[in-house]
Amino acid sequence: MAKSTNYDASTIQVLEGLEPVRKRPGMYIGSTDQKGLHHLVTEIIDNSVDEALAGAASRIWVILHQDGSVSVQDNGRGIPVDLHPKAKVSALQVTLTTLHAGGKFDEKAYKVSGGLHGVGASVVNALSDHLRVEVRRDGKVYFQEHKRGVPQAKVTTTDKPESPNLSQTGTYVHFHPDPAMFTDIQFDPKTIINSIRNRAYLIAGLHFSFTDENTGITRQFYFEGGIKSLVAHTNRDKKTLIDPIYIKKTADHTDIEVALQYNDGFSDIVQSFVNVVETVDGGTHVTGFRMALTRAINDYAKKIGAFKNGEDSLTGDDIREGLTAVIYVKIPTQLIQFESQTKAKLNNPEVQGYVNTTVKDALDTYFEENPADAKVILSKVMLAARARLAARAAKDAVLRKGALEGMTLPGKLADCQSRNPEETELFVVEGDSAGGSAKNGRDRRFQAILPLFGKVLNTERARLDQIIDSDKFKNLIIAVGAGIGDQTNYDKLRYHRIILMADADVDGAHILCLYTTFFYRHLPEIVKNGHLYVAMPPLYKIDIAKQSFYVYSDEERDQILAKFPNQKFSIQRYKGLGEMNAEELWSTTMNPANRILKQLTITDAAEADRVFTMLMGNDVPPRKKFITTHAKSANLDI
Ligand code: 0RA
Repeated sequence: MAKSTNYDASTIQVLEGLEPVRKRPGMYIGSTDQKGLHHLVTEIIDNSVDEALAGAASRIWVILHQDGSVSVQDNGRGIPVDLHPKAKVSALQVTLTTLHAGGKFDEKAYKVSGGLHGVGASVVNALSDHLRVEVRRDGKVYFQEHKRGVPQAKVTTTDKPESPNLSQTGTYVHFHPDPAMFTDIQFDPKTIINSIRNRAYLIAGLHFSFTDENTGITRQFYFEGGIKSLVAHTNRDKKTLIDPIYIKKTADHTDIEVALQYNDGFSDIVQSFVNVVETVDGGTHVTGFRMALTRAINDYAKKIGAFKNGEDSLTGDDIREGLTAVIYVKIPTQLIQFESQTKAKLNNPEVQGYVNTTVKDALDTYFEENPADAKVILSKVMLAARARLAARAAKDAVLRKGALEGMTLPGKLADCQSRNPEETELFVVEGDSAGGSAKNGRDRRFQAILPLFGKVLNTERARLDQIIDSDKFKNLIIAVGAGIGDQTNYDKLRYHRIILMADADVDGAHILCLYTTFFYRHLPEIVKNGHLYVAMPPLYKIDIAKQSFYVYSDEERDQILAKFPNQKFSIQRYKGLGEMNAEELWSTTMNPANRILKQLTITDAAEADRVFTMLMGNDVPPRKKFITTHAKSANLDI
């Protein structure tokens, strides 16, 4: 395109206006890495989201193009294109070339903006080597092109629009990030989809479409129920006790929306958002919510005389069991206070009071009008309270008896010689003969063996006193050394590698799952810190030409057989660890020089929790679906 920039006084002023953005991009978008790069997309999407929040747009289309550019189109009113009285150029051009121009057209004194930084389209423009904007208004399509924030011509109309959707009005922004401004300009479709999905849940009725032109796949995101749908989605594999409760109110300048639902599980999942940003560390809005929920349930319990002998209140922990909730507040951007740079925790003190009062009032009314739901919730949380009291009493009793306190190592444990946890390993071995082979085959200097036989308690639904009562877990807890419950002290961990060793069959997989659940639920730091492993015994032994090969997968078996096609061979399939003698078990599965260990990691605690609940919980259909889906690609990493 020919350079036809009109360098009149106002344009030059505008250009100087964007210079600081290119000089110090990090100041405007946080960073110039992948995170900052994706900020450009959310910034543009959020401008359209703002139009939807104003009730003027119902659809947003996002396209990731093959040349690495992104376009966002909405069916809102369209950015005004008339002459801006002061700047003497189109208001559209002012929006794209002036910092913080967006709010100037706005009548409202306070503006709830999607964008956290609220920097506006001009920052994206400044950091793009090419940007095209199209506005559909008054039956016409206006457009303008920019390079590095510099308009290439005045705003004018076109009869060959590039924007693909034929809405009567709306805005289309198509930009390519400037490689000189970022460490990497490759967009990740997953990151974009996540931002879109969150926004779709938060704004009920807003329809998003995302197309990745690299794959040709288009996905739609639309949730009529807003955060109510999000709560239902989070609970999709759980047995729920009530329909989601939905609360909405505006207090002062703060819009409050809360959705909550109880399931029959034991953990709680509370997600919170400020404008469209997830506050992963919660903050005053979440505190206000928890206070209100605890008080409302306690007040209701008192009112109907539910507290009997000795019980007089439910704690915050009790009301948490089985709770799924979303707390969503909208606050004018200029009033938001975050605790830290990461913006993960809301700090506005007044919001705690607003949310507390709003939720308390709404729940009082809800319980009054829906006594059946109120009673279901009450019996769930009272059960939690009784379990808490029973567990404490039982644990006190168990601890008094010295079950864990004496810390006498279990007789079954064949301990190692080293006392340095950094070099020692504990093999938790399933099966009688396997335990014997492991004891004889190990390197006793650093390898300890704890044989445990048969199925164990499912600890996903077990209380601490039941766990301590089970011999197998008691032995395991003492051998591991880090204690349990509020007695946990990870500094006392006796081995930095805890290796689960079970047969490579369905029973073995079930046992691994039970032990993994135990660690995940009750000693999670052991998993988080990478101390938990699964041993991978070989599947086959192949003898060819006086050589023996231990083989760990079907592919490996086929490769070896293909390499020696003409020779006689014999192949043995190991059905269980017990079929190997001590020497074989050592050389194939325990010897650090040849063995394969799978380290269990928690990459996504929420997802892991969902899978655990599904695999270990009471509800059968989702478990069956999961197992049939994943049976072929079974991967023990959580
Ligand atoms: C200022 C005023 C009006 C609309 C907008 C800005 C607007 C901005 C963006 C950014 C992306 N999509 C957008 N859609 C609209 C109101 C214009 C009127 O009243 O006609």
